[in-house]
Amino acid sequence: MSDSALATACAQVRAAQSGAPVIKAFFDEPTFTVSYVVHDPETHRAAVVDSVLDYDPASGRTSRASADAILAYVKDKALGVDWLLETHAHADHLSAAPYLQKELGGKIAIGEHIATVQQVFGAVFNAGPEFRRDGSDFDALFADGDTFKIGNLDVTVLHVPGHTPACIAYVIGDAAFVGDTMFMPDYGTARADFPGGDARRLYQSARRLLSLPPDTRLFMCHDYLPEGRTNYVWETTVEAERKANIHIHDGISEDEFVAMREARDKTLAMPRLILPSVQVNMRAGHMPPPEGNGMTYLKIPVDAL
Ligand SMILES: N[C@@H](CCC(=O)N[C@@H](CS)C(=O)NCC(=O)O)C(=O)O
Ligand SMILES: [Fe+2]
Repeated sequence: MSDSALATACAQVRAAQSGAPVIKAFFDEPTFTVSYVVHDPETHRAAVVDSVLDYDPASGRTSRASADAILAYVKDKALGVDWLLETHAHADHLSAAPYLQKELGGKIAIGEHIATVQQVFGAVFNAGPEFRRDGSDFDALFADGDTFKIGNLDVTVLHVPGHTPACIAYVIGDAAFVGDTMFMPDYGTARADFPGGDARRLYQSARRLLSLPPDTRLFMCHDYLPEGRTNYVWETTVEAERKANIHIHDGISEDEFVAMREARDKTLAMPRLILPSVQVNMRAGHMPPPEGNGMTYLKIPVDAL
Protein backbone atom coordinates (compact mmCIF):
# COMPACT_ATOMS: atom_id res chain seq x y z
CA MET A 1 0.00 0.00 0.00
CA SER A 2 1.49 3.36 -0.93
CA ASP A 3 1.61 5.91 1.87
CA SER A 4 2.21 9.32 0.36
CA ALA A 5 2.05 11.24 3.64
CA LEU A 6 4.78 9.03 5.07
CA ALA A 7 6.84 9.41 1.87
CA THR A 8 6.57 13.21 2.16
CA ALA A 9 7.65 13.07 5.80
CA CYS A 10 10.61 10.78 4.96
CA ALA A 11 11.85 13.08 2.18
CA GLN A 12 11.46 16.06 4.47
CA VAL A 13 13.50 14.47 7.28
CA ARG A 14 16.33 13.65 4.88
CA ALA A 15 16.33 17.19 3.42
CA ALA A 16 16.19 18.85 6.86
CA GLN A 17 19.26 17.24 8.29
CA SER A 18 21.36 20.25 7.26
CA GLY A 19 19.03 22.92 8.72
CA ALA A 20 17.57 21.28 11.78
CA PRO A 21 15.03 22.96 14.06
CA VAL A 22 16.17 24.22 17.45
CA ILE A 23 14.24 22.35 20.15
CA LYS A 24 13.89 23.27 23.81
CA ALA A 25 12.09 20.90 26.15
CA PHE A 26 10.18 21.82 29.32
CA PHE A 27 9.42 18.96 31.70
CA ASP A 28 6.42 19.14 34.06
CA GLU A 29 7.12 16.66 36.84
CA PRO A 30 3.60 16.60 38.42
CA THR A 31 2.16 15.23 35.15
CA PHE A 32 5.36 13.81 33.61
CA THR A 33 4.65 15.87 30.49
CA VAL A 34 7.21 17.30 28.10
CA SER A 35 6.33 20.53 26.27
CA TYR A 36 8.52 21.91 23.52
CA VAL A 37 9.39 25.16 21.84
CA VAL A 38 10.59 24.44 18.31
CA HIS A 39 12.08 27.19 16.20
CA ASP A 40 13.69 27.91 12.88
CA PRO A 41 17.18 29.30 13.52
CA GLU A 42 17.06 31.31 10.26
CA THR A 43 13.78 33.18 10.74
CA HIS A 44 13.14 32.82 14.50
CA ARG A 45 9.58 31.67 13.77
CA ALA A 46 8.42 29.12 16.36
CA ALA A 47 5.80 26.63 17.53
CA VAL A 48 4.91 25.51 21.06
CA VAL A 49 4.00 21.81 21.31
CA ASP A 50 1.76 20.42 24.10
CA SER A 51 1.96 23.16 26.73
CA VAL A 52 0.81 22.61 30.33
CA LEU A 53 -1.46 24.75 32.52
CA ASP A 54 -0.80 23.85 36.14
CA TYR A 55 -3.88 22.66 38.02
CA ASP A 56 -4.35 21.64 41.63
CA PRO A 57 -7.37 19.30 41.86
CA ALA A 58 -7.76 19.74 45.62
CA SER A 59 -8.33 23.49 45.42
CA GLY A 60 -9.54 23.73 41.81
CA ARG A 61 -6.88 26.39 41.30
CA THR A 62 -4.96 26.93 38.06
CA SER A 63 -1.51 28.49 37.93
CA ARG A 64 0.93 29.40 35.25
CA ALA A 65 4.48 28.58 36.34
CA SER A 66 4.97 25.99 33.56
CA ALA A 67 3.52 28.24 30.86
CA ASP A 68 5.46 31.24 32.16
CA ALA A 69 8.72 29.30 31.77
CA ILE A 70 7.84 28.84 28.09
CA LEU A 71 6.89 32.49 27.80
CA ALA A 72 10.21 33.61 29.31
CA TYR A 73 12.18 31.40 26.91
CA VAL A 74 10.28 32.68 23.86
CA LYS A 75 10.84 36.27 24.93
CA ASP A 76 14.51 35.72 25.76
CA LYS A 77 15.16 34.20 22.33
CA ALA A 78 12.97 36.85 20.63
CA LEU A 79 10.93 34.18 18.82
CA GLY A 80 7.72 34.80 16.91
CA VAL A 81 5.17 32.10 17.74
CA ASP A 82 3.01 31.05 14.80
CA TRP A 83 1.54 27.85 16.23
CA LEU A 84 0.33 26.31 19.49
CA LEU A 85 0.30 22.66 18.48
CA GLU A 86 -1.49 19.88 20.35
CA THR A 87 -0.73 16.26 19.53
CA HIS A 88 -4.09 15.24 21.08
CA ALA A 89 -6.72 16.14 23.66
CA HIS A 90 -4.61 15.25 26.68
CA ALA A 91 -6.20 13.25 29.48
CA ASP A 92 -3.60 13.98 32.13
CA HIS A 93 -2.95 17.74 32.06
CA LEU A 94 -4.71 20.94 31.03
CA SER A 95 -3.41 22.76 27.96
CA ALA A 96 -2.01 26.28 28.37
CA ALA A 97 -2.54 27.06 24.68
CA PRO A 98 -5.19 29.77 25.22
CA TYR A 99 -3.02 31.54 27.82
CA LEU A 100 0.06 31.39 25.57
CA GLN A 101 -2.00 32.54 22.60
CA LYS A 102 -3.14 35.60 24.55
CA GLU A 103 0.47 36.42 25.41
CA LEU A 104 2.23 35.41 22.21
CA GLY A 105 -0.30 35.06 19.39
CA GLY A 106 -0.28 32.01 17.11
CA LYS A 107 -2.94 29.52 16.11
CA ILE A 108 -4.13 26.63 18.28
CA ALA A 109 -4.13 23.42 16.22
CA ILE A 110 -5.01 19.75 16.69
CA GLY A 111 -5.98 16.75 14.52
CA GLU A 112 -9.26 16.92 12.59
CA HIS A 113 -10.64 13.82 14.33
CA ILE A 114 -10.95 15.89 17.51
CA ALA A 115 -14.62 16.13 16.51
CA THR A 116 -14.98 12.43 17.41
CA VAL A 117 -13.42 13.07 20.82
CA GLN A 118 -15.70 16.09 21.34
CA GLN A 119 -18.78 13.98 20.55
CA VAL A 120 -17.80 11.30 23.06
CA PHE A 121 -16.77 13.60 25.91
CA GLY A 122 -19.44 16.20 25.16
CA ALA A 123 -21.89 13.41 26.01
CA VAL A 124 -19.93 12.23 29.10
CA PHE A 125 -19.95 15.79 30.52
CA ASN A 126 -23.47 16.53 29.26
CA ALA A 127 -22.10 19.76 27.73
CA GLY A 128 -24.70 22.29 26.64
CA PRO A 129 -25.52 23.30 23.07
CA GLU A 130 -22.93 26.11 23.27
CA PHE A 131 -20.24 23.40 23.13
CA ARG A 132 -19.52 22.94 19.44
CA ARG A 133 -18.50 19.41 18.56
CA ASP A 134 -17.06 20.13 15.10
CA GLY A 135 -13.54 21.19 16.07
CA SER A 136 -14.31 24.86 15.48
CA ASP A 137 -13.01 25.91 18.92
CA PHE A 138 -9.56 25.28 17.45
CA ASP A 139 -7.98 27.69 14.93
CA ALA A 140 -6.70 24.90 12.68
CA LEU A 141 -7.47 21.20 12.23
CA PHE A 142 -4.90 19.00 10.56
CA ALA A 143 -5.51 15.94 8.41
CA ASP A 144 -3.03 13.17 7.65
CA GLY A 145 -0.48 14.39 5.12
CA ASP A 146 -1.10 18.10 5.66
CA THR A 147 2.03 20.21 5.37
CA PHE A 148 2.83 23.70 6.60
CA LYS A 149 5.84 25.86 7.48
CA ILE A 150 7.37 27.26 10.64
CA GLY A 151 9.59 29.93 9.08
CA ASN A 152 11.65 27.92 6.59
CA LEU A 153 11.09 24.61 8.38
CA ASP A 154 8.84 22.07 6.69
CA VAL A 155 6.21 20.34 8.78
CA THR A 156 4.26 17.20 7.85
CA VAL A 157 1.34 15.95 9.90
CA LEU A 158 0.78 12.22 10.41
CA HIS A 159 -2.49 10.89 11.85
CA VAL A 160 -1.43 8.32 14.45
CA PRO A 161 -4.61 7.10 16.19
CA GLY A 162 -4.70 4.44 18.88
CA HIS A 163 -4.14 6.24 22.18
CA THR A 164 -7.04 8.48 21.07
CA PRO A 165 -8.79 8.54 17.69
CA ALA A 166 -7.52 12.06 16.96
CA CYS A 167 -3.80 11.74 17.81
CA ILE A 168 -1.38 13.31 15.36
CA ALA A 169 2.40 13.52 15.16
CA TYR A 170 4.18 16.59 13.87
CA VAL A 171 7.29 15.91 11.78
CA ILE A 172 9.18 19.20 11.90
CA GLY A 173 12.37 19.15 9.84
CA ASP A 174 14.25 16.05 11.00
CA ALA A 175 12.37 15.79 14.31
CA ALA A 176 9.08 14.03 15.03
CA PHE A 177 6.89 14.98 17.99
CA VAL A 178 5.20 11.66 18.48
CA GLY A 179 2.61 12.57 21.12
CA ASP A 180 1.30 9.57 23.05
CA THR A 181 2.15 6.75 20.68
CA MET A 182 5.42 5.39 21.97
CA PHE A 183 7.55 6.48 24.89
CA MET A 184 11.29 6.03 25.49
CA PRO A 185 12.55 2.55 24.53
CA ASP A 186 12.72 1.39 28.15
CA TYR A 187 9.09 2.42 28.89
CA GLY A 188 7.31 1.25 25.75
CA THR A 189 4.05 2.69 24.47
CA ALA A 190 0.98 4.70 25.48
CA ARG A 191 -2.19 3.14 26.83
CA ALA A 192 -5.04 2.51 24.40
CA ASP A 193 -7.99 2.12 26.78
CA PHE A 194 -9.48 5.62 26.78
CA PRO A 195 -12.83 6.01 24.96
CA GLY A 196 -12.06 5.65 21.24
CA GLY A 197 -8.64 4.12 21.97
CA ASP A 198 -7.56 1.03 20.02
CA ALA A 199 -4.44 -1.07 20.62
CA ARG A 200 -4.40 -2.40 17.04
CA ARG A 201 -4.47 1.10 15.58
CA LEU A 202 -1.80 2.16 18.08
CA TYR A 203 0.48 -0.60 16.82
CA GLN A 204 -0.04 0.49 13.22
CA SER A 205 0.55 4.14 14.10
CA ALA A 206 3.72 3.45 16.05
CA ARG A 207 5.10 1.18 13.32
CA ARG A 208 4.30 3.90 10.79
CA LEU A 209 6.37 6.40 12.78
CA LEU A 210 9.13 3.81 12.97
CA SER A 211 9.19 3.80 9.14
CA LEU A 212 10.68 7.30 9.18
CA PRO A 213 14.45 7.38 8.43
CA PRO A 214 16.49 5.67 11.19
CA ASP A 215 18.17 8.88 12.35
CA THR A 216 14.90 10.84 12.67
CA ARG A 217 14.93 12.46 16.10
CA LEU A 218 11.89 11.44 18.15
CA PHE A 219 10.53 13.63 20.96
CA MET A 220 8.21 12.07 23.54
CA CYS A 221 5.18 13.66 25.18
CA HIS A 222 5.83 11.96 28.54
CA ASP A 223 8.50 10.18 30.50
CA TYR A 224 7.36 8.07 33.45
CA LEU A 225 10.81 7.04 34.71
CA PRO A 226 10.80 3.24 34.51
CA GLU A 227 12.41 1.24 37.29
CA GLY A 228 16.17 1.32 37.04
CA ARG A 229 16.40 4.84 35.60
CA THR A 230 16.74 7.95 37.75
CA ASN A 231 16.83 10.78 35.20
CA TYR A 232 14.00 11.93 32.95
CA VAL A 233 14.68 11.67 29.20
CA TRP A 234 12.46 12.42 26.21
CA GLU A 235 14.58 12.31 23.06
CA THR A 236 15.51 9.22 21.07
CA THR A 237 15.66 8.07 17.44
CA VAL A 238 13.75 5.76 15.15
CA GLU A 239 16.75 3.43 15.11
CA ALA A 240 16.91 3.21 18.91
CA GLU A 241 13.16 2.54 19.21
CA ARG A 242 13.24 -0.12 16.50
CA LYS A 243 16.11 -1.89 18.26
CA ALA A 244 15.01 -1.65 21.85
CA ASN A 245 11.46 -0.40 22.53
CA ILE A 246 10.23 -2.94 25.06
CA HIS A 247 6.70 -3.04 23.58
CA ILE A 248 7.20 -2.49 19.90
CA HIS A 249 10.76 -3.18 18.72
CA ASP A 250 11.29 -4.80 15.31
CA GLY A 251 9.99 -8.34 15.34
CA ILE A 252 6.99 -7.85 17.65
CA SER A 253 3.82 -8.76 15.76
CA GLU A 254 0.58 -6.81 15.86
CA ASP A 255 -1.21 -9.63 17.70
CA GLU A 256 1.56 -9.92 20.29
CA PHE A 257 1.46 -6.17 20.84
CA VAL A 258 -2.34 -6.04 21.15
CA ALA A 259 -2.38 -8.86 23.71
CA MET A 260 0.33 -7.16 25.79
CA ARG A 261 -1.27 -3.68 25.53
CA GLU A 262 -4.79 -4.80 26.42
CA ALA A 263 -3.55 -6.83 29.40
CA ARG A 264 -1.44 -3.96 30.70
CA ASP A 265 -4.21 -1.39 30.22
CA LYS A 266 -6.45 -3.41 32.55
CA THR A 267 -3.95 -2.72 35.33
CA LEU A 268 -3.73 1.08 34.90
CA ALA A 269 -5.67 3.55 37.03
CA MET A 270 -7.23 6.57 35.34
CA PRO A 271 -4.87 9.57 35.13
CA ARG A 272 -5.14 11.79 38.20
CA LEU A 273 -6.35 14.77 36.15
CA ILE A 274 -8.46 13.06 33.48
CA LEU A 275 -11.77 14.69 34.45
CA PRO A 276 -10.58 18.32 34.56
CA SER A 277 -8.21 17.80 31.61
CA VAL A 278 -10.63 16.36 29.10
CA GLN A 279 -13.36 18.84 29.87
CA VAL A 280 -10.99 21.76 29.25
CA ASN A 281 -8.92 20.29 26.43
CA MET A 282 -11.99 19.27 24.39
CA ARG A 283 -12.67 23.04 24.35
CA ALA A 284 -9.19 23.82 22.96
CA GLY A 285 -7.97 24.57 26.48
CA HIS A 286 -10.80 26.98 27.35
CA MET A 287 -12.78 26.62 30.57
CA PRO A 288 -16.51 25.84 30.30
CA PRO A 289 -18.64 29.01 30.22
CA PRO A 290 -19.18 30.69 33.62
CA GLU A 291 -22.46 30.05 35.43
CA GLY A 292 -25.02 32.71 36.45
CA ASN A 293 -22.89 33.84 39.40
CA GLY A 294 -19.88 34.45 37.15
CA MET A 295 -17.97 31.43 38.52
CA THR A 296 -16.52 28.69 36.35
CA TYR A 297 -17.12 25.08 37.38
CA LEU A 298 -15.67 21.76 36.27
CA LYS A 299 -17.95 18.73 36.49
CA ILE A 300 -17.29 15.31 37.95
CA PRO A 301 -19.40 12.63 36.24
CA VAL A 302 -20.04 9.88 38.78
CA ASP A 303 -19.32 6.29 37.71
CA ALA A 304 -18.85 7.32 34.06
CA LEU A 305 -15.21 6.35 33.49
N1 LIG B 1 0.13 8.38 36.65
C1 LIG B 1 -0.15 9.23 35.53
C2 LIG B 1 -0.59 8.34 34.37
C3 LIG B 1 -1.10 9.09 33.22
C4 LIG B 1 -1.45 8.20 32.01
O1 LIG B 1 -2.29 7.29 32.07
N2 LIG B 1 -0.78 8.53 30.90
C5 LIG B 1 -1.09 7.97 29.62
C6 LIG B 1 -0.82 9.03 28.56
S1 LIG B 1 -2.00 10.35 28.69
C7 LIG B 1 -0.29 6.71 29.30
O2 LIG B 1 -0.27 6.28 28.17
N3 LIG B 1 0.32 6.09 30.29
C8 LIG B 1 1.03 4.88 30.09
C9 LIG B 1 1.34 4.18 31.37
O3 LIG B 1 1.03 4.76 32.43
O4 LIG B 1 1.92 3.10 31.31
C10 LIG B 1 -1.24 10.25 35.92
O5 LIG B 1 -2.04 9.97 36.80
O6 LIG B 1 -1.26 11.33 35.31
FE1 LIG C 1 -2.28 11.31 26.40
